[in-house]
Amino acid sequence: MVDFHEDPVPGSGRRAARADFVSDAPRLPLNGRWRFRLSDTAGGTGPSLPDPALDDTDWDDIRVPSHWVLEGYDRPLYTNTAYPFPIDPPYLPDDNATGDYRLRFDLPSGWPGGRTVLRFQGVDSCGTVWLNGELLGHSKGSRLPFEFDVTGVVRPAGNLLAVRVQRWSSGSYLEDQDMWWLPGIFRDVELLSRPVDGIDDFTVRASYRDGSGTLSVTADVPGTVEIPELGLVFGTGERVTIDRVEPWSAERPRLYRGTLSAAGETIELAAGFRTVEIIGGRLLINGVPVLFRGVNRHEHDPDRGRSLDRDTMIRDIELMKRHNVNAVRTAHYPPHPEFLRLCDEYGLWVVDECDIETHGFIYAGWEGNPPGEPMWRDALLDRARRMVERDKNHPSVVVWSLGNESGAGAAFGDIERYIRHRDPTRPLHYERDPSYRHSDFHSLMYPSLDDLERIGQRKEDPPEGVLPESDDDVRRRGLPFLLCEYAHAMGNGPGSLADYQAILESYERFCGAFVWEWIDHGLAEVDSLGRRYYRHGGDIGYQPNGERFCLDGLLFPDRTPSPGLGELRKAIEPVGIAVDGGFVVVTNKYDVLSLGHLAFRWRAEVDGVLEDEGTLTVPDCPARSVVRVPLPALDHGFEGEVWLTVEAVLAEAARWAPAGHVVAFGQARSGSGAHRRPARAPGRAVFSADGRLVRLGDLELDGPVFDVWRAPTENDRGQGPRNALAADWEAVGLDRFLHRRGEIERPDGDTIVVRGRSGPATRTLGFRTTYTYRRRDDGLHLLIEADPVGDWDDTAYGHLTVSPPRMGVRFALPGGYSEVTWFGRGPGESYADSHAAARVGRYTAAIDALQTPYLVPQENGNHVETRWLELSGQGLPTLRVDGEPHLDFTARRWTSEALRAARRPHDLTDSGRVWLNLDHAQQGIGSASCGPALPERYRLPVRRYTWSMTLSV
Ligand code: IPT
Repeated sequence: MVDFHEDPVPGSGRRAARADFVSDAPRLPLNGRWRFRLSDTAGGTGPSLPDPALDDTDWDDIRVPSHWVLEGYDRPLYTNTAYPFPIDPPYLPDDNATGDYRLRFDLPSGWPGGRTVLRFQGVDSCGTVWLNGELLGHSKGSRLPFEFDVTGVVRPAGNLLAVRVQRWSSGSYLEDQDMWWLPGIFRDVELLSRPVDGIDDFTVRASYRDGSGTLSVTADVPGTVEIPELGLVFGTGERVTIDRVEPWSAERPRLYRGTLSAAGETIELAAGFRTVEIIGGRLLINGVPVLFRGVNRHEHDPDRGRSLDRDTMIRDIELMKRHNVNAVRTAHYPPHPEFLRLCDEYGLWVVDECDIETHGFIYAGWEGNPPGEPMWRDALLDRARRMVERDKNHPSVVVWSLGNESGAGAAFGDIERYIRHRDPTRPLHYERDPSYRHSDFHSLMYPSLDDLERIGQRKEDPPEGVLPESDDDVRRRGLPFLLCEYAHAMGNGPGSLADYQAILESYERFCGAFVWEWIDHGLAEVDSLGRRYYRHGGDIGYQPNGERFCLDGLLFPDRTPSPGLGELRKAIEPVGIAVDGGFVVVTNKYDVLSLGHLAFRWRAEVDGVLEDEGTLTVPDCPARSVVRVPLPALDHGFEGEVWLTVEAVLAEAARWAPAGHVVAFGQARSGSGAHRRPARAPGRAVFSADGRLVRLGDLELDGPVFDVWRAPTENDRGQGPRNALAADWEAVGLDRFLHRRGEIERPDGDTIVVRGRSGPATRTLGFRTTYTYRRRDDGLHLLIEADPVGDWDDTAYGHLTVSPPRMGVRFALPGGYSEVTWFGRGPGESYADSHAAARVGRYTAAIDALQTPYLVPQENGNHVETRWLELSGQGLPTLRVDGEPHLDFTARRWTSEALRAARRPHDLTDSGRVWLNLDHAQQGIGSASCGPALPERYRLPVRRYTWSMTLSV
């Protein structure tokens, strides 16, 4: 019995890699229910698997395509960088779950003679295939197709297809991406008739220059190309020039549809004319610079893993387009081929990445890393070949990525040579080899803002091991820069998206950036109480595991957009709208489109209430240019805080969004009027003996409690010991302040001063606090002064430099409060470094709706720049708080302590009270879970703070 799985060869018996296409030749999908049996070792059920006579009636049934670990067998495993098996290449442990699959099928009547091919679009990680007892061969390379010629083996009826799939194979050494290990036949299986005189493979070259296009199609047999719309009929191997064509771009994905026919077969063609070049250190497409506003997309579905259906792919693309995303890096493997067809049609720039990652060799000091070992050369090259051959005809694919996080090695030179020879029309990207010799881009992951700025100026320090002014150093500096990962979207965040975008838009060297990452890889599970939740690596009970690091997407696993995606949409919007003097300044940031497809509308709000609105006529304005339009004539008699909002919306429905969809907006304050405050009775204030405010008018409350801590976000926790701010807060005790009040003075009949001190046990550090209450006509005015005291440098415990995440106070309020109305930024949550998407306005929301259910509970739901807020609830007096001028507020039914303690959103239960935080400020969010430290300007240094507010009921 053959056992291929530990052999480093990429496969055997397979046909040559070729393009994926749609043709009129008969095709028989073999997806459906297959017989299935799982064994513990690579030998599976033994040698009788392919035997047609084997009785498999008592075997289970499994859905194909799927991952068996999501169909009730074995278990999914998640590791980030670690191999879940010993580094002992190319061998694997004996414990190696192996799925044996069997399918009986007949050919449909009329299945033509000629050749028949059996195709697998994706098998993880190694599949050995037999038909009617005959061994066809095997293949590795999980996210790539393979085919066998079954002519003469397949029969009209009573076929038995048998497939043995090992969970671990030599191929697993090349597939150490940061994702779930999900074995199985997880993409389509099909039988393809290859007609006599059919076309096996073809290459389309459709280039564009200055309005005209050049088209050629080469194929393995002579054929005819027809593009009716262009009046074209020509033969394969010819090159035709078309005087006037519209180019293909992500912004206007113009496809020219036609056919390629040979005597026995007609293939659908969708030509997109475009030319990708690097000139003068810049990436140009169709002669103009482009900026990728991108995301890294893994294939993920919480129930089906990487087995995605077409509707889910469309959903991803629609969500991307609606959030102004124009580019996808297919992290970290070629996607299902249908996804690329959809990218051609909807318009997304694609960096197609090869299924290569050997990250786990980091634990071997990169000793024996496959790209540097001759043993792996064929396997690595095979992966590049299968990607390029499969995807070469997609206009959306504009860059080939050689792989991810695989160090350096000679194999990348081999891959480079192969791709340049086969496809000189697309540049190559590879980030991890510091020489960048095999890359047409300089590229990094997760640089700080300052480092990015230097890169923009081509003034970056050379990577380690590269000598200044060496050939590699000089060449790299001349390359365009592609930021392949940034803004780690784990939990609440990422912060600084607008800061990054400002830099990316400032230097010609940049061709764009890809947020890490598109979607949280949570796997759906139901707990014993029937509640659905999402598992991460730490929920599996297997070591090692990458814990929560797979929950770092802009979408929750069910594809609900997170606040981070809303912020990204704003940060990367293709139209800038600002107000300058008497003008609305509209900056067209598209690379290709003019503004003709957009309509502009404006609204004027006074204290958040709509007072006037209209449309704005914006003259058509070409890509990458600016127009100034006179401001709409506003009534200048408005009293209050006046904001003008201008929106750019789709004038007509696009394929991916209805007419009226908001593409971009800008807001500007008009005049300097302050918001009006309702006249209020002050309400009698009652204080406890120790100086807490316990009653205001008819409202019983309790507070203020000095609060300098928040439930850590994933980004506050940093990455291991790096940037572990939350650990420092806890080390010095910011999360467990004890309070002393009670020095109460009454300097006059309307004033009460409460002095105190707050700090943690065992420490001298803390803040001296002074609360000064003044009874005024519009309410109870509260001034808070906080002065640091004690040893904040923590000399006793090793010089931690701690900055508090919050500077504020907390009140406990009756649980009957249910709704908040506020004037400030909203409606979503906002933070110091993440509030571009939150418009100034007046909002009302249920307290329950103010919570963002991050899969791992953590700080959420803050609102910066709040002018005032009102809490209301059945039978309760409305509590109003006015900032002087602004506050951050958070309102929730549980405390920050409960938020930290919870493991899942459903662990959070109503405490019976509403906890209202009224903060002078909170620190920013950042993206330090895998990225640079939070910039200083978004932190709260230890210093004196004062702020005030007015409370009324
Ligand atoms: C980077 C990986 O490329 C990506 O797959 C993911 O693991 C990401 O980090 C973190 O979520 S690699 C890292 C060493 C920067």
